[in-house]
Amino acid sequence: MSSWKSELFCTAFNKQQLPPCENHEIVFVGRSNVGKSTLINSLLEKRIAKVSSKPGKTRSLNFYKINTNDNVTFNLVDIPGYGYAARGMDERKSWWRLIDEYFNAGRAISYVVHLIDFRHGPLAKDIELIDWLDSIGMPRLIVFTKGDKISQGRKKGLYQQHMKTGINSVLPPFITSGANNREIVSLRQGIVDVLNEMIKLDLQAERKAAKRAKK
Ligand SMILES: Nc1nc2c(ncn2[C@@H]2O[C@H](COP(=O)(O)OP(=O)(O)O)[C@@H](O)[C@H]2O)c(=O)[nH]1
Ligand SMILES: [Mg+2]
Repeated sequence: MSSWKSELFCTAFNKQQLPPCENHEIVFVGRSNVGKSTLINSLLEKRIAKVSSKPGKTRSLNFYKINTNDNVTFNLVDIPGYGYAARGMDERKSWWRLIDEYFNAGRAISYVVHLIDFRHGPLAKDIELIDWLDSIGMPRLIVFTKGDKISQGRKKGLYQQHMKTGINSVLPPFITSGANNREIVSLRQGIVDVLNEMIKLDLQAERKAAKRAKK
């Protein structure tokens, strides 16, 4: 039993439409077509995020309220895929504007789950995003997708090769393959473990700050 209860409660196309922030948020990011919708559907056990073989045109932030079976509540935030080459400068700019506004709206963003295609490892667009997340001090959990496209014998070597590129992840990166249930169950656990750890660190930092303020 490791299912989550989930509910899509807000779709926001701009800053004005962002919902009030009542829970910690975990943000899912990745290049268009990386398998983000597929993974979210597997995590939530619903066909709720639209899966398409063509890079999508979704420009909205989708907010799912999640309740785990340990009674932890958080928002899973699905942001639009980035970096589809055929898109022009204007779309790139509006993508960055939306992302920048969301991340700078003073919300309780706990960390980012960054999806990377296991076949390729981090590509230029991934590195651009990583650099930006570093610049705002946002921790990340790396999840490789499409692991099933690589033969079992090559998996370990390729994983090590990707790790040598200097991947920074709060837990060793997960490898997922579409709807492989075993992988999804451990990813769900990993996501909640990292959230709990982040909340603990936040509380410690708050206590320290309160102590300093008293002195
Ligand atoms: N083989 C394989 N195909 C996948 C996997 N995840 C997604 N896909 C396929 O990749 C395409 C894009 O998936 P989608 O979830 O819509 O990607 P998104 O654009 O990142 O949301 C679809 O054709 C999916 O069926 C995976 O783990 N393994
Ligand atoms: Mg999608």
